[in-house]
Amino acid sequence: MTNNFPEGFRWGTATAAHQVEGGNWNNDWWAWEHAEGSPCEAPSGDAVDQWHLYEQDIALCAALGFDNYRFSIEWSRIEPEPGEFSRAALDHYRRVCAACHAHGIEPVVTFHHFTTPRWVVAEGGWHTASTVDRFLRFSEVAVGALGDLIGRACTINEPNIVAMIGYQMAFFPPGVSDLDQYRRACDNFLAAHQRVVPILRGGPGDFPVGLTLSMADYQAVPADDADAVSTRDSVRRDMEDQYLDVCAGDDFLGVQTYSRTRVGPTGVIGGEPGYDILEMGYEFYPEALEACIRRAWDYTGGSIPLLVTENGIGTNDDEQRRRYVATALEGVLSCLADGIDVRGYTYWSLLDNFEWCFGYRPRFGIIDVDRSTQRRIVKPSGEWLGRVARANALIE
Ligand code: GCO
Repeated sequence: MTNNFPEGFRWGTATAAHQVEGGNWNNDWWAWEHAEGSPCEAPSGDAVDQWHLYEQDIALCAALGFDNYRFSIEWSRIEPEPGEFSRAALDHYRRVCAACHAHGIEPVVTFHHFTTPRWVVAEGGWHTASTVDRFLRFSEVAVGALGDLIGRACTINEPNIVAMIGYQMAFFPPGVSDLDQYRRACDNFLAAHQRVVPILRGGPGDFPVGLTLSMADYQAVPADDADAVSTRDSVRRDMEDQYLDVCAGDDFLGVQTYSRTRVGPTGVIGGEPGYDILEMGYEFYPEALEACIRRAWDYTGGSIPLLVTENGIGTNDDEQRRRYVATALEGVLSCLADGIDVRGYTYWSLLDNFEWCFGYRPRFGIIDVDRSTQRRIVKPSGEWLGRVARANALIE
């Protein structure tokens, strides 16, 4: 099997507004971070001040050797109150897109990455159908202002995670455990994705549009146990299949994978003895990426090009990061060798950043940030992955 990726394979890194910008106070996550009894280890605060330092981060991304940068636009900044749109916020994101182009970087823009404006939540949130229309209106205004500069659009980041962790596990906002609200939130996210695709395609510019879906290598344990297989299939229907079903006709599917999930006869079980458990609570299991790419390809019948829009590891051991990514990329090469149409790989994340309820403890970045000075320090894994990107090959 070759170590070379196909001509035109895309190499990128990713962040999200709330995790890097700082001062993002007008959304449900800022409220969640400061709520009585919040599960968040730390508030996002200034994050890594990318609201002001985006130019240097994009320049670093380009200097390392990447050709695209995935970031999200913050709905609560663009529409701070119902129907009140901020030209200043839209102009800010135009400047971010323009900085990408100035550095030869394709801007990959995510329209919703976990955060929702406080006023939208106050008027119902994602388990309420009216939120879909509010998201569509925001998206239409945003694509109208930014579309001519967008290289690729991701509609909603990991709606399955927002629904599951927010409406069943109560660890994300709105912090409820209610099956009926969960089902309604899933239905609303599915509708929002399906209805926003034509809106993004209909705006200025001409760019691929797709969903970015959290996927895991769901493994039945024991593999030949009928109950375990049935339970695994049920979990996957909830967490993946219903989302894959609404991607038909999209321009790409973003596969976002970090590890595997083992499922026994009665539900999710823990890691396997002998496998390291990372700070995020899941196993060091880079092989999951190949499994998820293959499943997405098989499930969609090879009808939608795939893009790895998130893969990475939260670790203080940068050599472990390089090993993780190298193994994950071997899996991508294996998929490509079997004719699977994988268009690119995006490492999560460009920068160490606010990892939601885990605060700043898990370090996913290929660039370290000294948050007392906001100084960026490129890690050896970042230099290495940049060399891989420039070579378009899995090199040492
Ligand atoms: C997610 C989100 C990112 C995370 C990353 C590491 O997949 O949960 O897209 O915001 O920071 O995945 O957990």
